[in-house]
Amino acid sequence: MFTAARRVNVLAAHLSRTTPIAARTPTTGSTFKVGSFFSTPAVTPAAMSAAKELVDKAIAENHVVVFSKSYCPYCRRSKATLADLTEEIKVFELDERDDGSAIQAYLRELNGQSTVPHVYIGQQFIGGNSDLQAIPKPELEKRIKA
Ligand SMILES: N[C@@H](CCC(=O)N[C@@H](CS)C(=O)NCC(=O)O)C(=O)O
Repeated sequence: MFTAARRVNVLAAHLSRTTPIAARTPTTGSTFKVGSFFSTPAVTPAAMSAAKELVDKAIAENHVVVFSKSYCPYCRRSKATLADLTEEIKVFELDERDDGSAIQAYLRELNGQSTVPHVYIGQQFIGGNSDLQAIPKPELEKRIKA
């Protein structure tokens, strides 16, 4: 019987004979990082710390804050809904900033949400666009005027 384990052993033996050493040996260099093409670029501790300072300050000093991406339809909808109720909205378009990835990484750490928009009203995290749209209009008005 040719078991799965035996198949793996045979394959491993075959690869060790046919695969060049260079391709089998893991390297520490950045040129052999499998998966790095698809993953979010790493954010340095310094960039994360700068993002924390910026985000915390923005939330503390502004009643309505939206962390957005300029091309994002959910963000556009949130900005339009809020703009109907107030002119004072602090918007950060993360795709237009060098520190956008760091800001998004910090926001994910802060509130657990990985998508944009991130809507804050009165220092409270509302959530994304669907969370904002779920708030009844009179309640939303009340929170914005508070
Ligand atoms: N259910 C979310 C959907 C938001 C969403 O999917 N946003 C996209 C951009 S349009 C996103 O954040 N994609 C990942 C990213 O840009 O990092 C909401 O209502 O806010």
